Order: sequence, then structure tokens, then C-alpha cells
Amino acid sequence: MVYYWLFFLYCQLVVCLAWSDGAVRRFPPGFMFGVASAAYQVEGGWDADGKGESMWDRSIHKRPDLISDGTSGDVSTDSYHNYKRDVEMLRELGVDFYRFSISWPRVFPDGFTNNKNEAGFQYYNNLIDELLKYNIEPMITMYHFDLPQKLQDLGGWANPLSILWFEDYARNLLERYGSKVKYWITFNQPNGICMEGYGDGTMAPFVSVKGIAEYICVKNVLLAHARVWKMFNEKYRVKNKGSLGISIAVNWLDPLNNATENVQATDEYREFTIGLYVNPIFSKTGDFPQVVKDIIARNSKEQGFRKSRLPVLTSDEISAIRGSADFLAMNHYTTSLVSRPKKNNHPSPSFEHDANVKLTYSKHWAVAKSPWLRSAPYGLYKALIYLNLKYDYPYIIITENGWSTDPGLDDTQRVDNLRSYLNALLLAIEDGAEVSGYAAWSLMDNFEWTAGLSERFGLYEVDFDAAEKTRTPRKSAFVYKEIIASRIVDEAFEPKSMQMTLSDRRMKMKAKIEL
Ligand code: GBH
Repeated sequence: MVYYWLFFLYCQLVVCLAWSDGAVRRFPPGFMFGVASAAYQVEGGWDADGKGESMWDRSIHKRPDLISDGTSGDVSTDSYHNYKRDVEMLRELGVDFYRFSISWPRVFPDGFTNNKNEAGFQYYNNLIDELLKYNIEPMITMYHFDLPQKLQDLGGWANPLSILWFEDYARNLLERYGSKVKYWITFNQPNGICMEGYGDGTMAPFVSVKGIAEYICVKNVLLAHARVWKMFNEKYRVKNKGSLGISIAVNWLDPLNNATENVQATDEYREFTIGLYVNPIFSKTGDFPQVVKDIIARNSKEQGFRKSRLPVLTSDEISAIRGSADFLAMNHYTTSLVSRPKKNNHPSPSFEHDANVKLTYSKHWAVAKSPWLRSAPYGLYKALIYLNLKYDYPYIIITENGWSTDPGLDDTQRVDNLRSYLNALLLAIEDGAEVSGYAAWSLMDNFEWTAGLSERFGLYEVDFDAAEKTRTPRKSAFVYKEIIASRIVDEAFEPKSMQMTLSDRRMKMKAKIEL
């Protein structure tokens, strides 16, 4: 009888902790939690052991003033030498997977595959083996912004031959690691590669041929992705039981108010920022969104171009790209409010001129250290529902979501942001979104592109002044660890101490599987 009551009380306790509004809100079984990083942002070792020069190496060495605090990724967190500590941190968190990227010039210094850098291949091999040893799934991004400089000398992603260079590179990665790695992502954020790299000139290669180069780049990147998909399907998928996707930035957009022109501007801008990449791959019809084609064609004509600045996709190209992914790897950070300016004052031609919108934020949304980043978790919910309805329930893995702060271990704002976005995600899953994983950006502080080290995205703080690049868990690391272990977002959880211990969750699961 006593046992009965004890058991009853215990259950009450569990129910209190785990249930809200009378229903358990738990991430579904099999849902994967992870963290993400990218080669140039964490590895350092920019010329170690035969690595070639990337376009980020070249840009920053030539123009250190491009980076707000004058830093570079030359050393960064030095993961090239510290990868075992990185995996230890992943074990502390208890994550299911680690999303990292491969530096193309580390494995092929010139970009071309005739000249292979075995030391580079060995590095990733070691990292993968270390992950697998602890039952953590590697998720590899083949390309996260760091093109070999030699290929950039030839025009980079504006050169249609980049499609073949990338296919060659990808084939080598799949040959070498395909049997060990189940999750593959071809590109990180084509909009970052193309709009920022070739239009705004705010990311390497810092080219700015506005309104033209961006769109050429988008076409080439989509075709390169589709080539790799074809190769993966024909040769590697069955053999390795893997899956392949592409990371696309899907931030949410809402109209500033209900004025018809603002609602229309929002619809259009969703097509310019989301549809431009998602429609060709995930829609039934394929191709660029019609409204984007129409607007760019109309503007091009007015500007005296003989043809649209948006390259045409032939019907063969449309069918090669359509359906070319097992999952949509979604990077989601924030929401903006859209309105249509009275007059289009953007430089003509340009992407901004074509899109013709003004973006603002609600004053109620918390502002991160990064000026563009506001906390509006409802936007993740809406973005997921939008993708569901528009693209017929694609399989989604969230491959980036995060928050930036100043240095400091008490990162309450990151904790709040993490919890509220995970709650929004849970709601979307409950409402039918097919989301099977979530990766927090980022495992640790790292080189934040032109913001250098001034914006810290890490669950772990990195001491960049220390030779060892010491990593220390922030409060958010303890909170995330608890969420992963319990599968519940418990708002009341407070870490008892800031002392990290290894989580053996993944090893237990492995033991279970092996039984
Ligand atoms: C991700 O992109 C990247 O994939 C990742 O590498 C990066 O570390 C992470 O975001 C955090 O930024 O300063 O006004 O010019 C997210 C999209 C696009 C967000 C560029 C920041 C700069 C805007 N990023 N944007 S601004």
C-alpha cells in the first residue's frame, strides 16, 4: 500500500513537471537534436598541412577592414586541432547529431580534384570516426561559403563550369565518407552564397554586380545541387542508406499592416527570398516562382536589357532540379515586417530594386547582439505551416536556429530564445509539420563572418585569447542538455551547478541497439 502511494505521488510529480494544459508536450520519439558549425568559422588552420587558400582567406588577408573587429578565421576556435574537445562537448550535451561542413580547399587545395590533400581528408575522417565512436551522427554540409580561391579566380559560382567542379568535389566526398555518413547537405544557404556574395558584396567573394550576378549564381548553385542529387541517387543512396538535402534560409515575413500593397509586397518578397530556392526543388511544377520571373522580366525590359536578368531554366533543367532533395534543411533565425515603399529608391538594377520592399521589426521583439536578429518565435511556427501548405508537407530538418550575445556565461536571452523557438517548433509539429530534427547554431562561439568575433552565437563560450581556445559551457548549454535528455521544454529548469558532466544518453541508446 505504501508503495502504491509512493508510486502515485511520484507519478503526480512527473505529471506536474511534464504536463502543461493537461497534455504532455514532448518531442516525438526519433526526433533528433543537434548543433551546427561551419568549417571556416571554427577550424582555423587556414594553411595547415597543405590546405589551399579559400576565397575568405584571400578576401580577409587582402582587406582586413572588411571585418568589423579586424579579426579573421585564420585560427578561430582551432577545431582543426581541437576536434576531440569538440566531440567531448557534443557528448556533454548528449546530442544526436553534429552538423559541420567540409572546407573544399582543405581537401582539394586548388578546387580541382587532381590535386588531393590527404591530410585534409584524414582530418574529416578522424572527426567522423570520433563522432561515430560515441554514437553521434555526422551531418555534412559540403559547401558552407568557402570556395577555393583558384575557382573564384575563374568567376566562382558565376561560371557555369562551377556545376562540374562541384560535382567532382562532391563525388570524392561521397566516395570517401559515404559509407559512414547518413546525412548530406549540398549547400548552405544559396541566398547567402549568391545575394550577399555576388550582389550586396557583404560576403566573400565581395563581388557586387547587382541584379545580374546573383541570379546567374542561383541558377548554377541549383544545377550543381541537382547534379549531386542525381549522382547520389544513382550510386550512393542505396549502398549507404543515406539521404541528401539542401540548407535554405527560411526567415518569416509578415506584412507591416493590412494595407493591400503591403500584403502584396509580403507575398512577393516571400517568393523572392524563399520561393526562389524552394519552388524549383520542392514544388510540383518546379522552376522559379512565376511572380519573380514576371517582375524581373518586366524590370529588365524597362532597364533596356534584351532578355530577363533572371536566367531561364530549360525544361530539362527544371525537371533535373524538381524533387532533388530528401529533406529541406531549414535555417531559421528571425522575422521581418514588410511594407512597400512609396518610391523604389534602390539602385537599378539590383535584387533590392526587383524585390522593392522595406523591412522593419516589431518593437516588442528582443534584439540580439546582431542587429538583424530579433526574437519572434511565432515566425518559426508560421514559416513551417506556410511550407506545409505551399509545398505539400516536405520533410524538414531545422539545420540552424540561434541567438547572439556579448561574451559571458549567463546567457539568459539565449535560453529564452531557445525555449520559445523550441515551443513554437513543438506547436508546428503538433499541427502537422514534418520536422524530424533541430540543430542549434552554434556549438560554440566562432568567426561570425564580417562581424568577426563581435557576435557570439555559442552554447559554449570560447576564450579566443587563450592558446588552447578554451571552451566553457554557458547556461544555455545546460538548458539544452536538459531539453535533449527529457525531450521536454521545461521553463522552470535551472542548472544546479555550472559544472558539466558527460551525458551517456547516446551510449545507452547504442547499447540498446546492439543488444
Ligand atoms: C547563417 O546565416 C549562416 O549560415 C551562419 O554561417 C551564420 O553564422 C549564422 O547565420 C549567424 O549569422 O548584418 O544586416 O548585413 C543566416 C543569414 C545572412 C544573417 C546575413 C546575417 C547579415 C545581415 N545571415 N546577415 S547584415
